[in-house]
Amino acid sequence: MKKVYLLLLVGMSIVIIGASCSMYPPAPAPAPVTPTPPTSEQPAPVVTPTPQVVPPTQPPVVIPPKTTSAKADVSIANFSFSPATITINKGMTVVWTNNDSAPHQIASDNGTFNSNPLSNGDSFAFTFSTPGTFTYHCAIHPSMTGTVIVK
Ligand SMILES: [Cu+2]
Repeated sequence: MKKVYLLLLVGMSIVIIGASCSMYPPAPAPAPVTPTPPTSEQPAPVVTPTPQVVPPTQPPVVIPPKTTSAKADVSIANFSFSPATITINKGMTVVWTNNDSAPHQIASDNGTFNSNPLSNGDSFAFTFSTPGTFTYHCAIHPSMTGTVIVK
C-alpha cells in the first residue's frame, strides 16, 4: 500500500512538473521589429545663410569750397555780348547764355572754343586753363565780337 502511494506521489509530481513546464512556455521571441521607413522622408531643410546686408556706407559729403570766382557769366542780348570784354583768372569758366530770341553761336577766333547754335535760354561754358587774350565772335552774326582775357 505504501509503495503504491509513493509511486502515485512520484507520478503526480512528474505530471505537475511537466504541467508547470508546459504552463510556462518560453516566451516567444519578439517578432523582429523591422523599422518601417518613413513614408515621406523630408529632406533636411537647406539652411541658406541670409546674406549680410551691409548698408552702403554713405560717402562723405564733400562740400566744394565756395569759390565765388570760379565762373563768369556773359549774357548775349540785343545781338551783343555783355560784357564784351571779360577778365578772369586762369582755371575759371565763362558761361555764355543766349537771352536773345535769335540764335547765336560762340566761335573763338583761333578755334580754341566753339559752341553749337544757342537758342534762347541755352548756355555754353568753357574753362580757360591757359592765360592769354581770347577774342571770339558769333558764328551766325560775325559783327558780334567779344574778348576773354585770362590772367
Ligand atoms: Cu549771333
